[in-house]
Amino acid sequence: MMILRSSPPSPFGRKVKIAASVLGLFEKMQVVVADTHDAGDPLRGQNPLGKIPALILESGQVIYDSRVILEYLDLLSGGGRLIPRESGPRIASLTLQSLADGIMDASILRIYEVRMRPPELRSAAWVEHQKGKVERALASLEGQALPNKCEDVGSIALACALGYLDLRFEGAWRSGHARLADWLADFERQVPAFGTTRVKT
Ligand SMILES: N[C@@H](CCC(=O)N[C@@H](CS)C(=O)NCC(=O)O)C(=O)O
Repeated sequence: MMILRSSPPSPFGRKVKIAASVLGLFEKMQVVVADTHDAGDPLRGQNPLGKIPALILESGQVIYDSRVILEYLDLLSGGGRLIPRESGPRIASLTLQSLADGIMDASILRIYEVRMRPPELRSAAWVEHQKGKVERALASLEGQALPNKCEDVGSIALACALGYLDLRFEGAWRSGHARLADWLADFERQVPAFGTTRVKT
């Protein structure tokens, strides 16, 4: 049994859970909740960066981050399912994944600014800088062709990024991004694991 160190609201952990479900591998994975803020959690011994998700293989080898885990799961199921083999679609999917991961990174930094720093040390300019990344990414996505078949790493990452914006920023992104909102509804119809991995807090 593989062990996934993650936590329910983690959008990067959600990528792994959805990918594993799409590939029929979720039953081979035990999810053990990690607390990234707890120095006593074994996570820091498993991933020196102390970040989730981390996947512990049956051999004991630990792999991270979410991109590597998705690539591993894809290889485990023969390859070419989550990450297309053909160069054009492959690079498009990986680039979409990078953009979506970047939305999550910037959004998480906004949350950490509030969660980790006392009010007097917070930087409004830094928060705006992160917000700008997300706004530009959403505007770019709204204007570009998005995948119809939603089982590649780009689609999975994008759904998790939008889901994280719903969770942490009350879905404000939906106004002005109707195409993206429709795309996410379609993703949820195609990929039931998106609904089953949704959390409220
Ligand atoms: N690039 C990483 C990002 C992972 C990440 O930022 N995880 C967050 C939780 S969603 C985390 O572990 N934060 C704790 C920390 O940064 O110390 C991936 O794709 O897995």
